Amino acid sequence: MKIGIVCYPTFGGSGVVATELGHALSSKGHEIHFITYQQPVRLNTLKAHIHFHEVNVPKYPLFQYQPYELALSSKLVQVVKKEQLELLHVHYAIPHAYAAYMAQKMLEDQGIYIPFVTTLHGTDITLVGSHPFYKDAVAFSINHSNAVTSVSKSLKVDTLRLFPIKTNIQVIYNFINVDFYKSRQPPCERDLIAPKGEKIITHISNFRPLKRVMDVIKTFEIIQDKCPSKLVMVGDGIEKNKAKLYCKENGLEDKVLFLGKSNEIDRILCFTDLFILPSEKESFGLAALEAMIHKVPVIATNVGGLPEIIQEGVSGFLLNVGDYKGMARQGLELLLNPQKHDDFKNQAFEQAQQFDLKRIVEQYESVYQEAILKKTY
Ligand code: GMT
Repeated sequence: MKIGIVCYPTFGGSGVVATELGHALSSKGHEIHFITYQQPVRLNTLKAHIHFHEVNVPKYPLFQYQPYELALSSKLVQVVKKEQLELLHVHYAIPHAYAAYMAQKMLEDQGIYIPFVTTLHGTDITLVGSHPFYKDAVAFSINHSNAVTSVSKSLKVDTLRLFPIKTNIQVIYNFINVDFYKSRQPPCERDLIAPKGEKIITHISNFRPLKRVMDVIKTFEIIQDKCPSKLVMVGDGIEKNKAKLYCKENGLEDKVLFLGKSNEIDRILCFTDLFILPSEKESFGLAALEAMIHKVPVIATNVGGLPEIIQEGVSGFLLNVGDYKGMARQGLELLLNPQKHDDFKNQAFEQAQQFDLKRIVEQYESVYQEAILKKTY
């Protein structure tokens, strides 16, 4: 198939999922065209069947807001025609599904049928999308998609609760390339972070308020008091300075490393003993799944899709939002009991394998086939 993929190209999980899916589809012989304003971070275009088309938004001083969805829909029309695409797969409803709908209508005018599949990722639904300023447009774009998928059951439930949805939503979980991790035995450079044999705890996010990074720091503060450890904070965002200041004022500066945005997630997770994800909302939690495939147990909150990935008392622990004392207690329970820790590591790895890329890609392929065959005009 010739497929156009639209996503946010930055470090967020939705962009990572879209890019990894594109890679996997291209490996199966599909021709993949990424259409976005910047080359996605994990995209390697020097690969057969992968193409990148940049969306440019000319800056006019007349406009206070530059109309990205207008530029995107025009670009979609051009790329669909030039490359003879058969389907568009848009990740994130805002504004991608809206732009895809407009492109579909413009092409329909020219006698060309292009179906589009919308994948809902989380904040496009639970935070931004349901805002009254966007809600009607988001509901319309979902209802007019040729197929809609959601990355967890919990997100599907949220979508049906927040929007008047008339279309079927199919749950297709996010995924991990199991073969890739099984075949790799990278040297884990623990000494880089913990030269005195300390335990290594990691958090990865975009440091938005809903990630509750202060809960990560406070959990760590309790843990390091009883178990020599280091905390690796990966990512960047508005809560970072607050977290850094707290560490400085509370004597944690030497034990907490803020690494910023990183392309070395695999290297970091390789030497991680425990992963903490105390989010207030999380439709899936791709970072937790990435930790688990590296044999890292996860301490997380019992919200959104997290209980669909992490099994309580098996691959990690799930606690109420804000219960950092409970998170520290459970974290210590693992870090101070080597046998239990080892069991959880292996169980996390086992469980992560249920989200194998091979199975998930097939599910997307059948959604595509169906959307292409089900011509709606
Ligand atoms: O978590 C974020 O803030 C980024 C956001 C995104 O758009 O990339 O992540 C969402 O999509 C990911 C991929 O499907 C999910 O793993 C995240 O759980 C989801 N984030 C939220 O629901 C808060």
